Amino acid sequence: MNNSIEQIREALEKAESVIIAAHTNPDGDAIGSVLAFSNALNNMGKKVYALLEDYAEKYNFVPGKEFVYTGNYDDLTADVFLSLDCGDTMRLKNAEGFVNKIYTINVDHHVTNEYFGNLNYVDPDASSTSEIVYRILNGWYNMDKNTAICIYVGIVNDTGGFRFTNTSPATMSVVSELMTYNFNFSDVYNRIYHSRTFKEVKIMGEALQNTELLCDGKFVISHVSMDTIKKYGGTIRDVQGVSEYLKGITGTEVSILLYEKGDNEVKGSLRSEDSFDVAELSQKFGGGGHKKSAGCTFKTSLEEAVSIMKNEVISRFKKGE
Ligand SMILES: [Mn+2]
Repeated sequence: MNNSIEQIREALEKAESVIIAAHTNPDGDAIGSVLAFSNALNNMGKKVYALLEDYAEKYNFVPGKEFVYTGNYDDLTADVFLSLDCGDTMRLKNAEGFVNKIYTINVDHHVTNEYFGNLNYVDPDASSTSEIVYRILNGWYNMDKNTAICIYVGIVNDTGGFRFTNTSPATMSVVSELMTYNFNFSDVYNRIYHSRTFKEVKIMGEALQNTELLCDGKFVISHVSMDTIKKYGGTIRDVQGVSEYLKGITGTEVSILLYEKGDNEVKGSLRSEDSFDVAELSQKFGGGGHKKSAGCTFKTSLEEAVSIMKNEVISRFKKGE
């Protein structure tokens, strides 16, 4: 059950210090929502600790990076722990220990959210957590340009640049409000979608080489090894653009990218069209996410993970025939 926005505002109002965290391997919505709240709560005179793992360089422009706490988590405490864009406590990774040790507010849009907070506000119909952050701040906080940019980043990220069907009239009316804060929205959009480093392009090239088309062209799968990522001096953050690209292959209903994160640790990035539920598929392997975009982790070799995924998806298509 959701608590009300009013209850969340009251809890934040009372707090003098707030730890704000999002999921591991943060994307634009995690970064945008955490930094939006960091800017806003700081302007309200509160002490803010933003917990974000290292993120892709292209997001360095998002205002509020100075709120990112780089000290030891063991030494850290605050009045409230605010979890954003995170469906379960495990995905909070190093910040998981704060949950319910400190009064916890959980704000999210993942359909798989486990309502782990003392206060919870989850809306799977929202385009992004950043869109919900706008709802909470609007009418309570006097919006400013930096906070507006952060929210815009999150929405642009999770809607695929207003292309995905999670883009609602409500989303666009938030965006139209944000645009009145006079920032260069065209530049922000380009930084997110049309800029990439040379190593990202090289890694993508290898991923595209590894692409296989299965199930009469409905299923595309690819993989990237740690050796490949290292060969170009990259990190797993440089693999992120690949899944979207795979999804664009004509006729595919589900696309899966598997990439090696460490020894016997393989990340799966799953994308699909309406006809295929990847949230449910990822949950089978202990992951989670949205119907059309989800993720999971395998504690196996890359080869094994590829074979497990292939078998699973192929058998699902067979059943559906
Ligand atoms: Mn999100």
